Amino acid sequence: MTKLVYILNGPNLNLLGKRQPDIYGNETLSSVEKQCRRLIVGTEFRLKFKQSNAEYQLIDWIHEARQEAHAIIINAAGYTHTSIAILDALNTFDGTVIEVHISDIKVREKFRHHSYISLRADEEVIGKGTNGYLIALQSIIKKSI
Ligand code: CA2
Repeated sequence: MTKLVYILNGPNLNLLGKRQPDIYGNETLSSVEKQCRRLIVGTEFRLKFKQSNAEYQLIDWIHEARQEAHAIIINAAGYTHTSIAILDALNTFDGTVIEVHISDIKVREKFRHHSYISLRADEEVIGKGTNGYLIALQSIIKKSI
């Protein structure tokens, strides 16, 4: 049986690698997806890698994940700091949840310091650049060995 991991990305992350490289680096989201897919080759894992600018869409994917996923890796981007609705959805998911942030939200503007997602996340990978997605995925793979 394969294990499915949802990797969910919130608003504006479609612009990754195209703007603000000083904060978010040069990798595009599609290159991050490729690296994640490379990491799972030869493992029992499968990925659904998704991005949306819409809160309801992220919530719908979390609901979908409830039916079929082993784990969720989520960078909720700006919704991290505002969305009780995404937190509520994650609280209905029984598997592992890992929160990822490319930048170190704890040393940026004060309004980024609080994360609703962290109230549910089993792990947080913060400030490791886009490598954070791979660290999160590696952690899920390790746990299942
Ligand atoms: O550091 C992160 O991963 C963030 O989740 C990124 C969010 C920000 O609101 C969070 O506080 C921290 C912003 C995503 C915007 O992504 C862009 C990437 C490149 C260019 C412009 C926006």
